[in-house]
Amino acid sequence: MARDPKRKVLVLHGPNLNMLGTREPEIYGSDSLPDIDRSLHALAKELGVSVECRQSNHEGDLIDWVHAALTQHEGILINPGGLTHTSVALRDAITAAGKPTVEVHLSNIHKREEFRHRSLLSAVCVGCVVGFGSDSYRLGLRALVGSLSRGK
Ligand code: DHK
Repeated sequence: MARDPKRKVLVLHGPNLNMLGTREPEIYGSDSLPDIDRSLHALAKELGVSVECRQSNHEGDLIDWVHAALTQHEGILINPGGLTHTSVALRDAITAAGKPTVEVHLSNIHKREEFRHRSLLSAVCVGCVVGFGSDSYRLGLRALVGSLSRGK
């Protein structure tokens, strides 16, 4: 992918991520969602792309936005929150949109409760970054842009 800020990456945050900063900071850290989005905008500029960041607590919103990415974005960076472990519908939307997608998690889901160990989305994503707090998002954006540039 050539450097071009008109090239857009969609950043999606799922349920409860609007509560970051105050929500279980010992697990999710102290950065708020606006802090994370600001840092992604700054990094995107450095990488020569632009990001559009959205959060919803509703599965259908996230699915609609993934569908819209088909014509509006080159790739998707997503933290699906709790939908990671439950949503066949969100997984199907990612497959239907066919856009390279990177899954990120602030916490290391594999070190937590057993029900968090399985992601229904990982198998349809280019890759996953877990366990680095808000750095997971920035590492994930770098990885996604690198993958778009290589075309795989
Ligand atoms: C965020 C959530 O909201 C949880 O439901 C996931 C993920 C983990 C995270 O670590 O970013 O299980």
